[in-house]
Amino acid sequence: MQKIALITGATSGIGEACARLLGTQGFKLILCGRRVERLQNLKNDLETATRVTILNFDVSNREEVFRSINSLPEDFKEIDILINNAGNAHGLGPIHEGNLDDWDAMMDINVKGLLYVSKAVVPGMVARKRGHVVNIGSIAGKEVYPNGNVYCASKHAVDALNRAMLIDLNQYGIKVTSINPGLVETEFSMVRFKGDEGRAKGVYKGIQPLRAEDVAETISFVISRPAHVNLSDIVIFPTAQASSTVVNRQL
Ligand code: NDP
Ligand code: 8X3
Repeated sequence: MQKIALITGATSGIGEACARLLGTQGFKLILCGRRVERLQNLKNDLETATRVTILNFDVSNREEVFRSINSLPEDFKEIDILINNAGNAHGLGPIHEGNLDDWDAMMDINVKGLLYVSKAVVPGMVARKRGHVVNIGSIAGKEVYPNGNVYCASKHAVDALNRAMLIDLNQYGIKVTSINPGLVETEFSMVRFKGDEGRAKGVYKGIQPLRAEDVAETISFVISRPAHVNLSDIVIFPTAQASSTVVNRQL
């Protein structure tokens, strides 16, 4: 039987790459995001390969999360794989200069959004005694780097929640995995720097960063392991990167 995968943040970057890859690998897809036109275009692109349904909601709006996920058609309700990917950094600066709206956005989306979506999906996995939750963390969830403060805190929370889910869901046979990328060139830096293209491009200057597809391939590998194998925690860097702050730039 075809497995069903729900991907949050499917409108760009890692989530979109996952949708495109899993769509060719026999998964039925539930694609989520706020930008509905992108979701519709992606659905149109993928529909020749697999069955796709789209859900247009903001992960930080708990009513929207539950209303949307509860509205899934019967044949999309039994979700096998949840990819908690939606998230972003907002700003990069010292803690005393932090912008409160940026802080709220990061905690509301990266942490509470992940929790709301998990709460809407995971009880069904528990009832069925099967499923796989893939949480997209970050190297920022393993280390703290200068000016990363609240984004790092949000991803450390994802790291803690990943370990907590692994423990709490163990008795139900549910797999839990955290994927923690380093530098991936997506819309991430454009969002972090609020559309400043020069600053965004500077993040990847002098290196070959990961592509969203590199992370999607790793996720595809993780979710296709045999039933008795769970990869619980993966850090993925571009070769030029050794930590948040050690990056071998050829400038
Ligand atoms: P993108 O900016 O390209 O994608 C982010 C996705 O998240 C978009 O599809 C966006 O969709 C969605 N999203 C953001 N806010 C919300 C919201 N409030 N409600 C619903 N969806 C939302 O970045 P990436 O692909 O790089 O980021 C994906 C994940 O990977 C994030 O969790 C990020 O923290 C993590 N990550 C990224 C790294 C990188 O270097 N790029 C490295 C490590 C981790 P829409 O705007 O349509 O809602
Ligand atoms: C994104 C990677 O290094 O900008 O999570 O925090 S980093």
